[in-house]
Formats: sequence, C-alpha cells, structure tokens
Amino acid sequence: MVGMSTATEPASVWAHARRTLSGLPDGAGLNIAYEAVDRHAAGPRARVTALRWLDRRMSVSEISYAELADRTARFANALDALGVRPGERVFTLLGRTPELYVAVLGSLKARCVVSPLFAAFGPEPVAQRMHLGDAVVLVTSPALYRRTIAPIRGRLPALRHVLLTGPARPDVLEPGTHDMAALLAQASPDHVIGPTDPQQPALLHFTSGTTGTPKGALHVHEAVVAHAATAREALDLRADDRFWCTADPGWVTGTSYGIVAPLVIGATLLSDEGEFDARRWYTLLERERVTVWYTAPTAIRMLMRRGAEEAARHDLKALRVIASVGEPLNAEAVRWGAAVLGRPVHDTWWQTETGAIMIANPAGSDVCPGAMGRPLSGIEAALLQQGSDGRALVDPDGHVRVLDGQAQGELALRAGWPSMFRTYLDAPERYARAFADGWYLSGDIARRDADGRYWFVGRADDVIKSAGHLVGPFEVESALMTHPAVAEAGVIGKPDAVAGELVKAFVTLRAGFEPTEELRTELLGFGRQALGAVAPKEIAFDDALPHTRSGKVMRRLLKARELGLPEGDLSTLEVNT
Ligand code: 6R9
Repeated sequence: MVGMSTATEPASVWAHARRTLSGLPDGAGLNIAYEAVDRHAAGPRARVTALRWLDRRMSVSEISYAELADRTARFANALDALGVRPGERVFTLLGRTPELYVAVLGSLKARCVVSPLFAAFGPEPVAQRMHLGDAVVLVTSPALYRRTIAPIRGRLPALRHVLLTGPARPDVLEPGTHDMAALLAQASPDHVIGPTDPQQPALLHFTSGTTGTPKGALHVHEAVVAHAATAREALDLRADDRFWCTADPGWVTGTSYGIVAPLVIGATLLSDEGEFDARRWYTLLERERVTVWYTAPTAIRMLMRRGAEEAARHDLKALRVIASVGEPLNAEAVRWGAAVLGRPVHDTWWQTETGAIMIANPAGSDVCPGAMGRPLSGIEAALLQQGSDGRALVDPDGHVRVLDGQAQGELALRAGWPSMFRTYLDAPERYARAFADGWYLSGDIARRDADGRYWFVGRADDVIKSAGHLVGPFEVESALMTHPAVAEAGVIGKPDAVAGELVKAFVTLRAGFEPTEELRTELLGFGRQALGAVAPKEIAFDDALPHTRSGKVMRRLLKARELGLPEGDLSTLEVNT
C-alpha cells in the first residue's frame, strides 16, 4: 500500500494533533498565544482560572482566561505603541510572577520572539544572552534591574525599552524605561493577532554546550502542536486539571510545559513565586489539590532526603500524575514516589532543542523504573553507532548506521517534528552539525532493551572508558544511591595510566551519616557487589556537589576539580542549564 499513511505515521500523528487546535480565525495561520489564551477567552472556558499564582507568603491570586486575554492584548498593543515590530526580540528577566506570563504571551500575540531568562542569572550570563539574542525589549522588576541590568545596560545598545513591573526609584527611570502597569492601563484591550505563519519564530531558549557561547535554540509557532500533544500523551493533562510545573520559565521546561501546554489544553496553571522547600511544596500539593505535577529528579531526591514522615503529614490523594525531566531519574526515586507519594514518578526525556517531550513512561501506563521510556507518537528515535569520540559515526557520504534491537549508541531523532528547533541563533554551521542523514543527533548516549525502552547512559562526552569497559556514570550513581547512606552521587572518569580512566565517585551523605573510613570501605564494597568491574575504585565524600541551575550534577566541574584546574579554566566548562 505504497503512499498510504497510517494513524501512527508521524505526518498523520501531527496532522491529527494540529486538528485539536483552532488556528487563527479566517485561516490566518497558527499563533501560540491564540491557542493558549484567546480561543478559551472567546468560548465557554472564559471564566475558568488560567493562572493561580502563589506569592512568597503563599497568598493566592487568580487570573481567568478572559482576564489573561485582556492583559496580554494590552501588552501586545503596548509593544506596538512603543514601535516594537513583529520578529523583534523581547526578553524577560522576572521571578515567577503574573507579569511574566502576561509578557511572554503578550509578546507572542505581537508576533515578537520571546526569550525568558532565569532571574537568578547574574549580569554576565544575562548580558551575553541579551547580546546574542539582539534584545530590543526587556521586562524586569525594579530590583532585578538595579542588581542585574544597570551594570550592563551600556553594553546593550540594541535594547530600546525596559518595562519595569513595579514602582521604580526615579533614578531608574532613564529614557526608554517604562512602568509596565501604566503602559497596560493606557493600552487598549482590543487586539487581533496578525497573520502568523506557523514557521515564524516564537520562542528563543539558550542552552549550553561543553564549550563556547550559549546556543540560542529558536522555536516556531508550530511548536504548540507538539507542546499540547505531548502534554496529553506523556502527562495525561486534561482541561479540568490543576497542573504544577516546578521549572522556571527561564528553562525550556518552564515555558513549553510551565506556560504553553497547560493553557492550550485549558487547564489551571499553578505558579509559585517561592523557591524549593520541602514543607512548602507538600503544603502546596495538598492545599491546591494539584492533580498533575511535573518536576525534576533533584526535587524528588531532596524530598527523599527529607524523609517519608514529612510526606505522611500531607494528604496527596488528589495527585494523579507525577512526572520528571532534565536529568536521570533513578529507579529508587520512581519507587519512592510510588511508596511515599502514592504515585510512581514518570520519567520523560527531551532537550531544549527538541522543544517538547520525545521519550517517556507515559502517565497511565506501567512505569519501568530506571528507564526513560519509549518514543511518543509521531517521534521516531534511533540509536546510532558511535565513533571514537563517542558521537555518531558519519561516513564520508554523510550516512549514519542505525543500530537494531538491543543496542547502545547516540540517541537520535528523525528530523521534522513540530517543536524541533529551527536554528541556533547566528550559528547555522553549529545547527548543521547537529544533524546527519535526516537525524537530529542528541549528544546523549542511550541503550535500548528488548522491550524497546530507552535507558539513559550519559552525555556523549561524560561516558567513562575504563579498562575497555564503557561505563555510564548514571548507572554507577544509581547503584550507589540505593545505599541507605547515599543522598546523591556524581561519578567521573579519573585519568589513569593503566586503565585509561578509573571510575571515581563523589558522594553526598544523607543526614545522620558520618563520612568515616568504615563507611567509605563499605560503599566501595557495596559498589563492587552491585556493579562488578564497573564499580567505583575511589569514593570521596562531598557535601557540596556542584549543580547546574536546573539541578544536574556537573560532572565536568567535578572532573576539573579532580584534575586541579584553576578556577579560570573552569569558566570554559560552560555552566549548563
Ligand atoms: C528538558 C531539558 C537536556 C539534557 C539531555 C540529557 C538530560 C533530560 C533526561 C535527561 C536523563 C532524562 N536529560 N531529560 N537525562 N534522563 N529523563 O532538560 O533540556 O536543559 O536542554 O537538557 O538533559 O542529557 O540531553 P536541557
């Protein structure tokens, strides 16, 4: 039946997902903000709460879809009044406050490209990203302005307007600095989104490689097709859910699933201005009766560290789905979720570049603890044979070798899903290098089991080669973490004259355990028992493992410390998301 498409073929999967969206009226294209806000505001969900926001003291404010439509329309009109044109870039540097959601969605209505930055960034990473991204507008708070922007504003000549979200001191109100509330009050609430080509750029997220400047991954309006479809399939997200994504919108998760997907689906989005605190989080889950919770393995591990007693004090029965992303989810954490929170944690895998979840243990299906899961509908994944550098081997004709069955290789995705990044800003050659033979090369090494599930092994450049054995640090970390004394572990390859590298583990102990020689010996034995030849040969106790801002253990930094590299050299070991 050549030429016939079936319901599971990517093209028909995405065509079907596209039909669940409205599209702009009169066939004027596809705009993320229309799908997320305006179509609900114009229908029976207008009075439903779109955003339920908790400030630091946990007082609640609510914004309905109709109100969100009003505010984002005003924001789009305000941009227009300032002379900001479609395609120009709006950055946000904000904590999780209502203005953040208004600015992001309002910018998309205005057909600007929006780039949310993490408020905890210091001036240097902000300057670098705003410079690379040609920021024309920045939305920030007066406090963040003083702390982060004032020292660098002179280096950002392209920045024409700063919108402040609160009362500013007079000295901040230099030309081009505006009071956002006043602008919105003056602006009209009537706004019709202009024609938007689905291929028009919409979202810009910065991500890091091992070296060089951050990479600006650019996504288009069509990405919304994948945001919504994957949230339904992987997270089982529905219109009557109260959904909490703990990721900050400064990271791709916090935008794709912390803003776009839940609103497109018509759910109520919870947003917490506060930072992680075990008691606060349990209180929030209970009091807000969160039904779907998308978080990160580090958070789960921090809750684990706090102990089951804290969880037992709270009624978490409203929780239907717990899922995580961003770093390896240990089998231990999955089981702990089931035992203590009442639900297993569903692992999901994706990247800034993929824009949406690609591989998952979908909600509603059996979780395989330790596995990332299987490709979602419309996603074709593969493992590619690796070359000596650990990356996929590309032959002189540009072909790669796709491995069959149970195998280990570089994880690749057949190019063409809707939320695939469309370029790295100003780095087309870097973008081209991310693809081969029609596949997007993830830079992650994974293996596939007999049931077609994918298991994370490590980044291509983190994998350890010891005495001829390929050792995945995650495998070693997971094993160590099954020991009751171990809260967290980071494993690196330590250069070794005989074995090439030997496996070294840095271990953070749980409260109540002392870093004694006995315990070190016990852990080495425990590791040998569990892992055999790939067990760590050295263990160091470290109660301050370096983490990226999103909570991944920075193995490369551990490695640099181990090698005694000076601090200056560490800066080249890019601080990743
Ligand atoms: C969404 C996000 C991407 C990298 C990715 C991989 C790691 C993500 C994971 C995972 C193991 C998972 N990663 N999910 N590792 N298991 N379920 O995190 O994007 O910040 O670009 O990071 O994170 O190494 O390549 P990003």
